[in-house]
Amino acid sequence: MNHWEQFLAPYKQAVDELKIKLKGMRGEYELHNTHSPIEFVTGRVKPIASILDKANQKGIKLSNIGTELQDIAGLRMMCQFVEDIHVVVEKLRGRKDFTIIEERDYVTHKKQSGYRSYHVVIDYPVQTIHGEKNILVEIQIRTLSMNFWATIEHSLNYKYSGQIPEQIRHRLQSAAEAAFRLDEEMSLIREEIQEAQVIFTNKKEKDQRG
Ligand code: 0O2
Repeated sequence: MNHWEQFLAPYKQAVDELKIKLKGMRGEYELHNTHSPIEFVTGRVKPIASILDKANQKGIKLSNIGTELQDIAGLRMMCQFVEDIHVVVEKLRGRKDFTIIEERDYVTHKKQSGYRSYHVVIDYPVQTIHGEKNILVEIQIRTLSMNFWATIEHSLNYKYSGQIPEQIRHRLQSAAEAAFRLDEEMSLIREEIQEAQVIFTNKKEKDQRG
């Protein structure tokens, strides 16, 4: 096993474990037949090239990346409504299997680019054959519409190596506004939507039982 594989192994372990745990939260809501504030969960370990790029950009020494790069292990929790983001954050605050060390609220305070999301950085203990190892994990919680925008913007940033042309940047900012308004509109009819979804799920289950 090379050095990188050894270094990243606990991060991979943390992502795998947390994916199961956070998806499990969604499963619990389903069991209780109530609206789940979690739509879906994804996770990844940052690719080595991106770790090196980010460390370089931020002037972080390679020996310090474990303590200074907070998103080598990353999870995303997607929600239907902005209100769900706060429910999810409260649930994370209440958990005993990790400690929250930082929260960044880009939902209320969007980034200059138009990016919106709620970031929670946790200290997560991984059990290894050499004992317990605590690692940092960044959990990003966002609505489906914030996720759509961020995914598109991320690809454009990649395409233009971070130098998105002015005209496209403007378009992205108005798309961010539109995504914000979509979230607002959906929130206004949230109860109606949630009721419809419960009825629809119950009907589907009944049909499947025959
Ligand atoms: P990837 O490929 O998703 O891993 P900084 O990176 O300096 O802006 P910092 O302090 O590292 O900020 O933490 P921050 O901003 O809380 O979290 C950084 C991560 O948030 C990014 O990781 C993205 O995942 C996401 N993010 C932050 N700002 C933007 C943005 O303007 N657009 C998009 N699409 N995503 C954003 P990486 O390493 O940049 O990318």
